[in-house]
Amino acid sequence: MKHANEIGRTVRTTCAYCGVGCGVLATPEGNGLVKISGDPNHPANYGRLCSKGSALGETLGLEERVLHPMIGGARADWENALDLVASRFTAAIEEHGPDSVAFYLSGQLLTEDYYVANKLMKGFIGSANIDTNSRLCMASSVAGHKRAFGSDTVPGTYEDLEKADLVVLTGSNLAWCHPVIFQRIAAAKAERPEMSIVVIDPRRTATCEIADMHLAIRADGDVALFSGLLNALAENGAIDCDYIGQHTEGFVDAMRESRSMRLRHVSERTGLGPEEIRAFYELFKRNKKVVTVYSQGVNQSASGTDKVNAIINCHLATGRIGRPGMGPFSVTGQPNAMGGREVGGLSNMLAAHMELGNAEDRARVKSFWNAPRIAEKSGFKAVELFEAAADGKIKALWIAGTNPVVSMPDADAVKRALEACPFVVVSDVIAETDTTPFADVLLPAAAWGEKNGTVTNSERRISRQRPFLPLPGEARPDWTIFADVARRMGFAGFDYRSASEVFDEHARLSGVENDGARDFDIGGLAGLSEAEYDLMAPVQWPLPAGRVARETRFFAKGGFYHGDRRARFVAVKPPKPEETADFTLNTGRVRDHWHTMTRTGLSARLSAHIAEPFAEIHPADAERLGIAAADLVEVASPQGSAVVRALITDRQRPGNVFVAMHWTSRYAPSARIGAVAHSATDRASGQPALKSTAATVKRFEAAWHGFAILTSRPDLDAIGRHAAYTATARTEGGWRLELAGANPLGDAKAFALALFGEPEADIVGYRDARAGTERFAVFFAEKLLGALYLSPQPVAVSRNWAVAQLGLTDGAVGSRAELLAGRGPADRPDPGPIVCSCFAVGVNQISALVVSGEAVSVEAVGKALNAGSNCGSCRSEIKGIIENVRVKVPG
Ligand SMILES: Nc1nc2c(c(=O)[nH]1)N[C@H]1C(S)=C(S)[C@@H](COP(=O)(O)OP(=O)(O)OC[C@H]3O[C@@H](n4cnc5c(=O)[nH]c(N)nc54)[C@H](O)[C@@H]3O)O[C@H]1N2
Ligand SMILES: Nc1nc2c(c(=O)[nH]1)N[C@H]1C(S)=C(S)[C@@H](COP(=O)(O)OP(=O)(O)OC[C@H]3O[C@@H](n4cnc5c(=O)[nH]c(N)nc54)[C@H](O)[C@@H]3O)O[C@H]1N2
Ligand code: SF4
Ligand SMILES: [Mo]
Repeated sequence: MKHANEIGRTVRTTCAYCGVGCGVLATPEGNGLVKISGDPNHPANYGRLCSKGSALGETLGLEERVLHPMIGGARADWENALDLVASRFTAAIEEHGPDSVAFYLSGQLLTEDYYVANKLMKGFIGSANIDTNSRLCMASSVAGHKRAFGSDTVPGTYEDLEKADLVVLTGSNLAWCHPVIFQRIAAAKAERPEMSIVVIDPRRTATCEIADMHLAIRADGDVALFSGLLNALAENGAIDCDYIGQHTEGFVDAMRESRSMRLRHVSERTGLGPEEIRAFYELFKRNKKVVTVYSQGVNQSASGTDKVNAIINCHLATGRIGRPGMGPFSVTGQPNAMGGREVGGLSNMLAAHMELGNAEDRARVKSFWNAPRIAEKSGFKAVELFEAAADGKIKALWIAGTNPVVSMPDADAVKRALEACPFVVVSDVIAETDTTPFADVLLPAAAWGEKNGTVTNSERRISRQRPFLPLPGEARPDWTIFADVARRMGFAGFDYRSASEVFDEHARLSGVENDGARDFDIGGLAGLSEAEYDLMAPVQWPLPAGRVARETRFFAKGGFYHGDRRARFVAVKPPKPEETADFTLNTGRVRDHWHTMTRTGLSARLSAHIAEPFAEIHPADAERLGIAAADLVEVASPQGSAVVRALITDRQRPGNVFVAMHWTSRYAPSARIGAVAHSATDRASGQPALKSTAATVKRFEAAWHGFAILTSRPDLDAIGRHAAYTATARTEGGWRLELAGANPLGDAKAFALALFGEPEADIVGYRDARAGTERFAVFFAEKLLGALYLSPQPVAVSRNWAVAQLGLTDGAVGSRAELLAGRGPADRPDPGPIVCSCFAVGVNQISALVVSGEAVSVEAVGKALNAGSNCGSCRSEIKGIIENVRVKVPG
């Protein structure tokens, strides 16, 4: 693209984050500032953006970027780095064979990046040891789709969610994880209040704010629930015998298995009451237009693939698939999870939805690539891949666009695997992640806003990501790095001059000898000129060459991709309930952070929503274990342990504890929950069961607690010598830090001086001997450096008031007395934890407004405080606050 980085010129691109795939308008304004808004013409979002999308402009700074290749931690040039990578991979292959090397990639790479890497590994190196973080994310959906449909096809479109009369959301916290789809459903429901929404989740999440029914299911009760549903539909004559007869196989076998799932059994397995189960079944029976949306509560399970098929069974049995407002809908997580599946980026797939296990497919791809060899068998799946590395079987490993030391289960074992592997390459955009220290070679990749290519969203819509910033330092797009290494390894077929040439090859391959035999066909996008590719509008597949009128949904009239063109019911058995350990550890996401925080952690606004790692625990469990609000807790398993803040809430099920996956060594070293998660996987898909680790929970007995505000980033390694718990987050104007120690701190003043790193600082202190608290405010040359609050109990200062002092100019900063008190004068009340990140409105402000009676609706809160009136991501939380206040203040 020629026009990148023209100030004032608006570029249409696609959001860097979730699989909704929202269109974004980006306008560089100079000085590193970029104005971001939703693209009103993009069919995924029609102008909407969520809190993360709106804050994209705040995450483009270069301060944490890796801008030059590094070899062994020292700056190197590209020539040497690429030569080294090529020669070490070549040497390993010569000495130990193609299966001694591996790639571990990501659903955040662009299709073009992914295509080139997959071609290099499967067609030229000749191994299928290429797996991706999609194994942790979409593998059970892929396996379930293939079992049922004969192909990895998502049959429906986003519009179906608006047209449905019943939307079932199972294992999906859509309000926080796919916020713009959630808003589309919420808007449809506001227009048609008769539309029903059911949420099935062990936790009462923000998604429940628009739900008519919440089924607080026991972990992994889904197979039983949906098998019971199939049974209930059959018993009530609610199945579509014509559809079953004409388009499917295996109904009788599936029914034989499901018949035992009577209400009583379902109730036992799910922990739900018979009445609520019956009510859900009745809703499903009554509404023809049903979409069942599912995500990680389904996929990340030892019974994940069976859950997927249990859901699909119900849609096949009722013929509710591929028609407007109907169908099973697996929503993708990452911006290009779907594109990764198209290019066949997983270790058991080939390219363009062709099968590694099919000799004809292999021959077709080999000949199209003009490849010297082609992988003959599946490679290692993610968990196996790191196990193989730990066992010394992998001699060279290349990780790109993912941070496995945080995101893999049993994450400390991944560290050991990387230490054991003789040669590790990491391509990333950030210099210091939890994974980059293990890199023998660290390669600086181009980031969002700089790179050029395509991504495919949950509804199979291909959109362009276009650059609007110049490549910083020596950063390069991922596909060029893979192609450069391929050429250096002596392979022909990697002489692409542009992303558009790669895309063209990908599009052509999808159409080769296809003719409707394979679902993925974008032959109609082959042969685009560079300019046409630049201008390409968002478009859904299938898009075969030559056909104009086309159907964007699949399977309304059958036409599945098994040899006989029929779908398969899968007979599924509910898993036996686990022998109860103390707790089931469930992990997942929060609204304003993205995975391992390498980008959302750069935004003070996004970091304000939930500034600290936490464990959601039911009040009854907390009481039993003597855990009080704001205590720290230790969550442990045989794999490892984590220390996080207790969040006691009846939104949680008893016996279940939820910890978010986001915190890393960079932000909260004790809170890497991946180190606690077990690496058990689903047999059919190899996907780890990240939602159900047997764990224990106990109060962390802290000798002292602390809270600090600082103008510069705290050194967590150094502080960690005194504090077992540290958690930091960016704020406007600085950093906030939570800390606690298992052993007495000793000289608090010396600790404070070391914390602020300025021995000459002017420090004022205050000690309350009776309460055992100590407070310090630290200045240097009359400027506030920060403040530290220490207490034997969790520190009770007004966090948001304190944090705000860092952003103020000197004159406006609170007095020394106020700083030591940790709160401002009464006329400047504490806003409380931030709810609306767009306008920085806190929970106290909203509650006060509601208590005063000035606002009784989300709209009224928006009018008075602006909260919820921009991106809308916090609207369900505002609704929750209003309801909460109403309960507590009768009348
Ligand atoms: N804000 C934000 N949004 C994101 C991401 C992010 O990091 N941050 N990541 C993106 C990615 S890659 C993905 S994959 C998606 C994930 O999107 P989601 O799958 O919606 O998110 P999770 O929080 O992982 O899990 C969803 C829910 O599953 C529930 N659950 C746990 N066990 C069970 C069970 O046995 N049965 C049922 N029915 N439910 C269960 C959890 O309590 C949780 O609320 O989000 C995408 N969007
Ligand atoms: N406990 C627990 N663990 C989980 C999950 C869970 O629910 N619970 N969910 C799983 C799921 S669904 C997913 S998708 C994974 C996500 O886990 P990861 O993929 O490990 O998480 P990210 O933070 O998105 O990592 C992306 C990395 O790529 C870098 N990067 C960004 N842009 C580019 C680029 O253009 N090129 C390159 N080369 N690098 C780039 C980022 O800086 C970052 O280091 O986590 C999984 N792990
Ligand atoms: S919903 Fe939010 S994170 Fe997802 S693509 Fe849209 S703006 Fe980006
Ligand atoms: Mo994901």
